[in-house]
Amino acid sequence: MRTSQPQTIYLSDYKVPAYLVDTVDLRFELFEDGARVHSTLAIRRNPDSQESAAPLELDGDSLVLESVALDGTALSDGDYENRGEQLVIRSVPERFSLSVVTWIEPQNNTRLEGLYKSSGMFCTQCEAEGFRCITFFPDRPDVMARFRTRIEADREAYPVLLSNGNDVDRGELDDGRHFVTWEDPFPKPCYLFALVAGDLVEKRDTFTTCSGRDIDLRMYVEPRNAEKCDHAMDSLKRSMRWDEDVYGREYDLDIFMIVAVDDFNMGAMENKGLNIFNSSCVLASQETATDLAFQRIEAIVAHEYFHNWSGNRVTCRDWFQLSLKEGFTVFRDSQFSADMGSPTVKRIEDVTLLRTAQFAEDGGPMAHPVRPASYMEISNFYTLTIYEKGAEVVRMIHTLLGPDLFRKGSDLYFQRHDGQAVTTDDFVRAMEDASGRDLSQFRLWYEQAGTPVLTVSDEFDEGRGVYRLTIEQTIPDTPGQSNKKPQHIPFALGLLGSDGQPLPLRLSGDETEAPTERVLELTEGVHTFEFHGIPSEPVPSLLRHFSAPVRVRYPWTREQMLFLMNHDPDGFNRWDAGQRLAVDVIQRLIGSPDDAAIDPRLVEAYRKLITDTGLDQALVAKMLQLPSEAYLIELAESADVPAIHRARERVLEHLAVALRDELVACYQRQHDSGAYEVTPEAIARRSLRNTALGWLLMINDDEGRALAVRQLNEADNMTDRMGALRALVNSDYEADRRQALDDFYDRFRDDPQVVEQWFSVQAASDRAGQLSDIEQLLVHPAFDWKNPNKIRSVIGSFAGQNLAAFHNPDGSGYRFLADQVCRLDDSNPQIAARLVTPLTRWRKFAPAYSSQMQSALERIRDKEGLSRDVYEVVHKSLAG
Ligand code: 0A1
Ligand code: ZN
Repeated sequence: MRTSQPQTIYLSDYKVPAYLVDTVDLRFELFEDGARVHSTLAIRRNPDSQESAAPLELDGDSLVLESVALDGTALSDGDYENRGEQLVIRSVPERFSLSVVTWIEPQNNTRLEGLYKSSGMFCTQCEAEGFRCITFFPDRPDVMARFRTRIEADREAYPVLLSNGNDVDRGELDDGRHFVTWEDPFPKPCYLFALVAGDLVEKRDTFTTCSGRDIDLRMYVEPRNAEKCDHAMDSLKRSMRWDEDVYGREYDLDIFMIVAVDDFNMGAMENKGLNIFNSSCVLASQETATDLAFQRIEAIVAHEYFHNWSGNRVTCRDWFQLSLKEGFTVFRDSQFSADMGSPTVKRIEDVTLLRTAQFAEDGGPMAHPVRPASYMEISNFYTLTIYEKGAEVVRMIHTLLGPDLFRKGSDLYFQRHDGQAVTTDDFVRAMEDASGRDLSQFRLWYEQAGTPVLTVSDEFDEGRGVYRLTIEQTIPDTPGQSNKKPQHIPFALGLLGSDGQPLPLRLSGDETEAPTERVLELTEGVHTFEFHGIPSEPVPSLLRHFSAPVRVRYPWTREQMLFLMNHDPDGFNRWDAGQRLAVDVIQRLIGSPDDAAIDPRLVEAYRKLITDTGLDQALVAKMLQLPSEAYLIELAESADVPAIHRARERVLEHLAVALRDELVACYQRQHDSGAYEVTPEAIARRSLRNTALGWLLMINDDEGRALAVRQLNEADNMTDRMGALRALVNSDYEADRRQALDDFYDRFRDDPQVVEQWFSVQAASDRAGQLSDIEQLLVHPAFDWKNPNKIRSVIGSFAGQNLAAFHNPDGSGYRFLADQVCRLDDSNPQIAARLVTPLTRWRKFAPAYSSQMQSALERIRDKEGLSRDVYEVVHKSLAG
């Protein structure tokens, strides 16, 4: 932990590495009280570096240095300088071999960076800068080397020894120990290094690639999880086939391995040939995982697999380029998920996340461009902006170029840069070169932070049959950036006639037949478009499919919203119109005591959704979800969360009372008698059923209560079980709630992934998750301060989802979070820094709240020995 102020690192200071590493030879001796790491590096001066006399500087963190030898000769203390975070050797030859021995203590590594232990097994996490916690190394992604790794450990405790590439040697050693040697033929940056040692069961399958090579697929899990691998394995095979079909990408090694570990800071990691997953993002069975979990697992397995090309074969030059691999790979996994299920539903889910969480980030103190210009701690930059906005930026290129030219561009990118560490600019250039399009203005999406605002106005000239649309673009200031330039924005739209039919969009000068949907390209501060031959005043359907990550301001009337909800041929915009209507109704109710203010047309619109079985049920399931509190907060100027919460609940209750009989009928209709399936139709059925149940319990409906209890007892899958549990937990049936929670825990107490869901459903509930309840959960025997999933499921769910309780006007929620962050800062700074996020948005809230949030942040700021991770987040959010 540090005492001095952390340094800021700037993109503008980038220099090529002074030294390159061709090969890395590692030998790990794993013991219970620590591990000895022998590393031999083949190093040479980088011919592209200007600094011919630069000293050799290797990064290190928390290492005990045992010895250093250069070309086989041991160095003495005076020959090198061990500065703790750096090992410096002043004078080295052009080419040499450097052998370093370090001692580390994986069993005490609670940060979960580098080599650590998780439920008895050894595992690694090296992205972004974890490799330096294993041995001294130039820990930067533009140093790419070929790795050979020998692992030695006790045979009985650690029968399975894994690393990247192919196993090339194995054998017995003295004292019941054994070894396995792995060789990875592909040069890679050290952040893609991985090692696993444990007592794991192996699940095998095979995949035959498009060129006919047989790939050995292996999953390694703890024996108790042996039956939870099928879904991930199937997802993996679908991903491999999809990447061949859609991107022409074939897998390159002979083995592909997936390992599940319980203690993991993030979701999963794309280490070459050896992906390591958070158990909750890979293990699933019908009894233990919800539909949402099944879908998330499929998407994450695909994401990590797709990184093999977008990330590993072509990697990042430096960490400012993180979105090069993450934005592109999220775009790829979201295309994949869309192809596997319902594209409209997938788009709705992506946009929901973007508009609530990414927009909030982009409007807050940590706002940064998709390609940041500076950072203190890179772990803080695995953000929604890098991932989700980065994916939207790639999506816009796809929209501007069209699928064929986009594919030409990605082919060129992979071919041109295979084996290289490159920049987002190289990516855009490949797209330009393949398509002949000029994307110079488009590049601003990578450089300017903030969510653009499009203010749209329109005018209809009935006499001339001309509809005129004016779109003005502004980009708000963000920390360190003001007076931004207009960006290049693809704006998809359609116009609907009074009968609901799409109108041809004929712009001045159009000769050929006009399409009913167009993508307008906005490049200036203000644009005006004139559509000709429009018979009567149309209803505009703006920003279809959410064609750009922007906010649209247009003076919608409720009639227009209802009209679009019924008629828009774009499913996404139909959903969005419904959201807008619900937002409008909820916002008007805030501060108004009178439920009569609830527009009866909202009730009728929902009645239609619930009763009209001819509608796309997957879309209906989404349309029935009222906008979340988080989204309503995001839209507010100065949020009073308890007031937002009450207004939203009143609308829900009003709808539930008015539609009570329809909800019961809907529940009965969606009954699923066949075998459990994870198809879009089956998912929609379960979702509708559980929404109906939730609404009925909101209004203390006794029939609803009986249905919930029965569903809980009879469920053959976790989606239904959790749906019933959640409905009861969020109801006023206190005895049922207690009973349901106890029974559930007794049934699943031995399954950590289910216990996490059990924690989360309580912590996120305004009924079961008051602060005193949360404090009880923290002392529950199943809670574990060292396990990130448990921390997220209790503290993260409380502060991120139980918003009315977290924003208790007495400030207790804020003080609680500050205490937990301080506590976690010493053991796991990455997790601590993520948990602070809700407090950092303090400026968004009404003064009575924001001042107390600010004080909570100041308490964290004043903690002694604050980690760099938390320091950066807290200081940036208090600044200015
Ligand atoms: N590259 C991974 C994400 C990841 C990042 C950092 C980690 O440890 C601090 C772990 C995983 C991905 O995008 O899936
Ligand atoms: Zn990723």
